[in-house]
Amino acid sequence: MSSLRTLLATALLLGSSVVSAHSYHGGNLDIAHPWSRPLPPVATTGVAYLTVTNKGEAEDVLLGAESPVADQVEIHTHIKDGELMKMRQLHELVIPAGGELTLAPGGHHLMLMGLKQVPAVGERFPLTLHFKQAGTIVVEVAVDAEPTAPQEHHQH
Ligand SMILES: [Cu+2]
Repeated sequence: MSSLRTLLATALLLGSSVVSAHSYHGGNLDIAHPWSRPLPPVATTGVAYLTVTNKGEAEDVLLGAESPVADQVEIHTHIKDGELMKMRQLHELVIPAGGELTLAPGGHHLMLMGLKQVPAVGERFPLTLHFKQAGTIVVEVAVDAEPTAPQEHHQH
């Protein structure tokens, strides 16, 4: 228990030195604005969203993720079942060559199962992503207040 706390404290401390852009790089991948919604203090699950851009000439695959704040992290998507939106677990998500993978509300997301700690608005928590080509990339998920969630939609 105490070692987990130490780990979390260290992670949060390291996080505070990573300022500004809030984007990450690994191999041919760029990862933009990992974020999460605010959660009630009693929450047992959480969600993380982000956008992965693949600048390479081969596809890459998101294979899984983990975080010290959760027992496990699953890749989920939403599927429409009649009038209902249901979540379904996926085992991988492809990032096409020269393309983009967006995890966003209503679509693909990373589900944090068995939260050990509920991060507050304004805090960041570490998330380790595993990719087939780019390997392991550690990002920090910012807990954003609902209305200021990402404004990265381009208008065409
Ligand atoms: Cu889910």
